[in-house]
Amino acid sequence: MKILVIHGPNLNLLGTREPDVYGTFTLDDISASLSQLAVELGCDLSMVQSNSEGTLVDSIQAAKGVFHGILINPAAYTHTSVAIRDALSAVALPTVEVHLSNIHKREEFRHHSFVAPVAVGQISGFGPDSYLLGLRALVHYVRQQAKG
Ligand code: CA2
Repeated sequence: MKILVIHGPNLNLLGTREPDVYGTFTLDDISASLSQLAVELGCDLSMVQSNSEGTLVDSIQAAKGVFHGILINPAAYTHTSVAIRDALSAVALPTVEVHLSNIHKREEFRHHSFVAPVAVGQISGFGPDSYLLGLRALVHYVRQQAKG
């Protein structure tokens, strides 16, 4: 099983700024934990991070026929991007949305997600564990779907 992990804008800054909100771990730390879990779960991961909405849309479009599912933290585009939502809807791959922080406990503009209605589910507020929980949930979901 092949899973595409997508990190949205500014997540490349993790560990360098705003440690009070986002912690001290880096994106490389998250990738390393995910890779370790992928071995346990028996799946292959590809990871992409971009600050550009168009690049994220291109990556989602290119995932069709290559990946079995998408794990995505759309970051700020969560709250703004109809383009990312439309791309996810178009490829129709099972998608799990994750967030480090609990977006529902933060400013009101972060409460709405354009992605959530086209995702299988959303995991928010567990720091880097959101990604690990999200990967477990996604792999389990894809395997269940395959069983019919
Ligand atoms: O909690 C999350 O994972 C978010 O997706 C993170 C986004 C934010 O816009 C969403 O509302 C919730 C922001 C990612 C920016 O990450 C930074 C990391 C270090 C320093 C500055 C920003």
